[in-house]
Amino acid sequence: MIEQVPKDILQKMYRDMVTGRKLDEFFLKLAASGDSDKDVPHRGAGEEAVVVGICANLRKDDYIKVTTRTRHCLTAKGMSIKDVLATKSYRDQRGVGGHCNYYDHEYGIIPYSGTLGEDVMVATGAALAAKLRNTDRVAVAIYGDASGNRPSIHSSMVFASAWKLPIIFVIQNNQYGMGTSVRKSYAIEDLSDRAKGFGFPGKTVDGNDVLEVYEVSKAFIERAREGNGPALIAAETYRLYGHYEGEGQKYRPEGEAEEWSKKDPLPRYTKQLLDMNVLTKSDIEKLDHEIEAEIEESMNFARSLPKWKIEDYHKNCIAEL
Ligand SMILES: Cc1ncc(C[n+]2csc(CCOP(=O)(O)OP(=O)(O)O)c2C)c(N)n1
Ligand SMILES: [Mg+2]
Repeated sequence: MIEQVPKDILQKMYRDMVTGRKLDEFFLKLAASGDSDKDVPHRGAGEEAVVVGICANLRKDDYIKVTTRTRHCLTAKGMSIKDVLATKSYRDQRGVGGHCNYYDHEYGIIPYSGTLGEDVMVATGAALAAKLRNTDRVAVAIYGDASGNRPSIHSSMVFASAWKLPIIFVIQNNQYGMGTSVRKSYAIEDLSDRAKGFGFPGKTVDGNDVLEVYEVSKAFIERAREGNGPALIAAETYRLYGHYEGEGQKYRPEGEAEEWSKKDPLPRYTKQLLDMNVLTKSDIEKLDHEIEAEIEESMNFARSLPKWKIEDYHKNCIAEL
């Protein structure tokens, strides 16, 4: 499979995963340093392969509805680190960022709603607009396993199916919604089975295998772009950290997180690329330094900017899809 993926895509996905991981670690350090007055990190480290594999199949003008745990989507969708930390999404909070408020209409990023699931209706509206305007743009709506039980998502599916809208629904199943196991909130084993009732295809993938996510989302995105309607992907992954940083996590069975950490998508993909000679160890070190330097430079720039006034929010935050 890896042999059939163009080398530039393999490299892009690696860069996006490393960038996501480093930004996640950076936000954690920032919060711990007391330099963040708004953000409690909802870490997404270990879950990057889902969004990264999907974004490798999206164009800049396609839409993606993110979640609090998928910040890495911003760079995977094409934004620079400087855009993310200083000039665009986090601009108002000088790099600190609240956990709900990133968006960017130039890159088709639809923000996350604090009322889980409602944002999927917005993504469905974007898919409707793409269709009514006779474009071949596609929308992707990522949401967590717990969010996946909200009625607003099911209403979106009914509508998207009847109207054959170009939207891919993606359940990022990291096994927990806060402290509740997915096994307690679903009566089905295979989450993609839900697609059957709505009349569109669904598939469950190993969400820690970026190549599998890439391949399955490619087929569904192409299908949607050609006018054949929605699909559902259930991406199996694991929330390696607490719902938010500092949470007790007493609900996890002993040893579970350790088992899943062995399936961390980043070392797994790194090994595949090294084995295939797509990357060398020195490429990896070079990229690490490059991304770290870009984060630092962008953050210093962000700190040099004045904070937004209330009028700036009005001017800059009204998104036009
Ligand atoms: C409608 C609604 N109900 C409850 C909450 C409180 N809440 C915030 S995050 C969360 C869990 C989300 O779990 P999941 O969708 O699996 O995403 P994850 O945090 O695992 O990425 C809950 C219940 C909310 N924000 N909105
Ligand atoms: Mg979850």
